[in-house]
Amino acid sequence: MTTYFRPIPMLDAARPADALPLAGSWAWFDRVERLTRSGPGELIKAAEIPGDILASLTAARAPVAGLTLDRPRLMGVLNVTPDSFSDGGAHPNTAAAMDHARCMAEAGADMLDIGGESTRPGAEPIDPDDEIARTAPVVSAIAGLGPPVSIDTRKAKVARAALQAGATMLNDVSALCYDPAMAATAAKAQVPICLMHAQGTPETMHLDPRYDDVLFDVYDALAARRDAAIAAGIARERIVLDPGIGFGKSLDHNLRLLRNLGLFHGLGCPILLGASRKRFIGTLGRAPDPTARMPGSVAVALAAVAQGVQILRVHDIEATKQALILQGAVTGRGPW
Ligand code: HH2
Repeated sequence: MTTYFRPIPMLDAARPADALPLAGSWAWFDRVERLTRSGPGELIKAAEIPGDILASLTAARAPVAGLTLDRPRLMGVLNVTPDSFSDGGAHPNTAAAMDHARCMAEAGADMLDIGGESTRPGAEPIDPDDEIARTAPVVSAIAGLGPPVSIDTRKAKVARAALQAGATMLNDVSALCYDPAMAATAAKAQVPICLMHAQGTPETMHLDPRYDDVLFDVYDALAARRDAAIAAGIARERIVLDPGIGFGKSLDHNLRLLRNLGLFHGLGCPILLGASRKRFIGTLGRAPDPTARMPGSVAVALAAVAQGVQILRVHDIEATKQALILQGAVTGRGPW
């Protein structure tokens, strides 16, 4: 039976002599929870875990799109869609998208993620040419702003158009499973790619998500997608992994993942988290309107950073940045 190791992340300034850096980040650990699919976990000393896992848990991650990961990074969401669950229709033309991109950059966005196809629960796929018509002009307009631009697409044709327009990162919510040409596109372009876990497709994923244990199932699935990407010629240091909050997950599934994010450092790649304004925040935070979910989104972002998550994909850059600055200051781990 597979054994999993979850580092217990700490931010405190008082560190024991044998404290280890968590993925080279601001967080450290000296204890690990040893877990299996059967039975309760057991706390052990970090020195007791296998050397290869320890190396994955501690090694500093390579920069992503030129951004070092020694502090938390904010990826600003910019959807140029009519129907995204939170900002659908908010940026109907390139000028409006440019304005929002500039605001996010000024507020502290480290990178910008442009999406032209909603992947909200129930959404249907759109034609790649329509997706290109929505995204490529916006990518080209904002590529010179400063923050690196990522294209949020499952389709190789859309990715290629965005790369040509100046994007320097790919974000594939299907983790290379939707379009067989996506892996070769990423390998050839030699850009970082985020591989996100999803169960099912956006059209049906919300209907009845089921797992043996969501934490271990997502971990194993991401390990398999990482290995498939490497086999397709994508360098390991260009792979970013994301547990895919809300993509075929119930509220309980999301919470189990969020409470145990540190486990994913064992995969040896930077972790990206996209929880911003998602449905579970509205449910728990009693905020049916997605635009009223900023406080809950910030709370989740801080909890993720406390577990060493390196990249946060968020809608509310200014609020999240302020919260991060304070988190860095009051823990003494900043300045962020
Ligand atoms: N979530 C969404 C879209 N892309 N990419 C990654 N890596 N991780 C995520 O969690 C993620 C993502 C969905 O949110 P949003 O873009 O705001 O909405 P929509 O899909 O309706 O456009």
